[in-house]
Amino acid sequence: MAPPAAGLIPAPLRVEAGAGPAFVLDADTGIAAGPGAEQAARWLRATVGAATGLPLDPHTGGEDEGLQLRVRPDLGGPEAYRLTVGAGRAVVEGASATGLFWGAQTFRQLLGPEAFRRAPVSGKRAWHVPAVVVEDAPRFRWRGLMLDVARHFMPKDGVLRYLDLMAAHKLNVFHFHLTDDQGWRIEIERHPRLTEIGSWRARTKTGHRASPLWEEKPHGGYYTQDDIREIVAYAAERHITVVPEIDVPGHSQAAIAAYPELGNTDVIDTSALSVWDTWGINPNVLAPTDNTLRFYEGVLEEVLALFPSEFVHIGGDECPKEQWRRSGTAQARIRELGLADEDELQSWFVRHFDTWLAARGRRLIGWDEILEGGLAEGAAVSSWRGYAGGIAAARAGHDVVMCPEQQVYLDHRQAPGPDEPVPIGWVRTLEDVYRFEPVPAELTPEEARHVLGTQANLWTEVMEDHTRVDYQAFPRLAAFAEVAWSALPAPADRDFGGFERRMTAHCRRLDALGVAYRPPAGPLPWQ
Ligand code: TNX
Repeated sequence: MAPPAAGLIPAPLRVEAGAGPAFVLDADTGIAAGPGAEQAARWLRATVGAATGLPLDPHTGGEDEGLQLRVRPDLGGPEAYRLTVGAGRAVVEGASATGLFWGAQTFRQLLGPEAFRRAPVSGKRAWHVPAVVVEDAPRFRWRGLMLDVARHFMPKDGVLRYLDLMAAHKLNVFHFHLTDDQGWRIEIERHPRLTEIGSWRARTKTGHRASPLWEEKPHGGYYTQDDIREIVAYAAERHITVVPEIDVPGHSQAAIAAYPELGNTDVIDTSALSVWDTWGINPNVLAPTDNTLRFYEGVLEEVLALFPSEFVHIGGDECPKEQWRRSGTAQARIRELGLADEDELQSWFVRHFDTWLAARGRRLIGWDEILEGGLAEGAAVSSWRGYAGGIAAARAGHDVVMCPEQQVYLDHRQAPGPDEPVPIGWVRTLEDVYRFEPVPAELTPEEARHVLGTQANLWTEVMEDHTRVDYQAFPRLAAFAEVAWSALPAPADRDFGGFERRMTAHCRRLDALGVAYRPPAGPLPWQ
């Protein structure tokens, strides 16, 4: 017999049918929240309360009834939880408030897809959960999603919605790609032109390339520091860490458009630059001057005050060196520092911020190009151009987040058909994502300990609103979440058919949440 929780995504470590009748959630059900369980109780009231219309008041009866939420540090790893559902009561225990929160997420899945609505089902008064025991803990501690809000801005509301979607899939690191050539999206009080000028572009291409919707229109937007504080707090309430990314020294044209002195002024007339309205790799990179370093230290001071995360992402990717080769200022710097070439100059730039962040108790993470010219002492690496960068970094004792574009770039199309709405890159199917293995076989167990985890990346060149983002993200993000959380066998041995069957159940949840996922049969005409 299939276990009662067969539709759970991501798959838990252990699920066993419990004994006795189902647990009934109804108007009499209270929530007993022990010490450290207040957050999970608040979340359950807000979500399951809204979906069911039930009060879920604080429980006043004994321990053998109601919904019992408890922190039990002896349960296992920091994010472990156990869910015991039986006659009369449901007990969610977490090794920490975080583990408990993941247990509460599983409990909502067990209630059925209607528990994901934002308003009650009319006439439904009781909700049944079959007796079951779930024991669970994640495989990786970094289960990330990167969202690029620079190429297309996602208003605050959409970001908060994505944090909810992440939590529903037990993802816990939100990598917030806040700056790029095409837009600067975070208010920096001491440099107001970054958003006054850098957050808007006159033209952008949006829509389906094959349709008349493919048009050029102005685009922009940014988050105030208050918006950012709200996003960070909303994430923390869901046990998600927000890792901000401020991209240097490449992908910086929006900043140069706002403050032309940041660019290589002896090579081009940077005052003629505007926020970039094209996609690709941009030659207009930051000048390696003291002025640039001081400017970005100022930016990062404000960033650190807003984001408590241990890691701060400084980009470091795709920095063409052509302007540095032609710039007298850059060449003088190379000579003065005794460097061999422009790669080492980039490395010097990154090292500067590595030291600067370390002095403030933070850690630097960057894309795998930061390996070129020598990796800074404490730096961690986001391995995106395949596994090679991550392998080299782990062997050198650096921490790594595996996010190879070959498997987990969700901006790439998910089927080869001519109707796929988003024309970027290669085909990465749901099965490709499901068979992605974050820890390369080449690493010894000792080296593999440096793989903090994995991350799916959503670059938004061709996703102009959250409907498009949903379409690209789902269902693949559900497969990714299972790779990041669950103890899956080696890729070839993974039960993709079984995952697809659970995905059918999971799509009912996504329907209730209003996620515009790619339907299994292919895109709808308007997508
Ligand atoms: C490469 S991944 C980039 C991004 C693009 C993406 C498109 C990385 C560090 N750089 O700037 O948006 O490809 O797939």
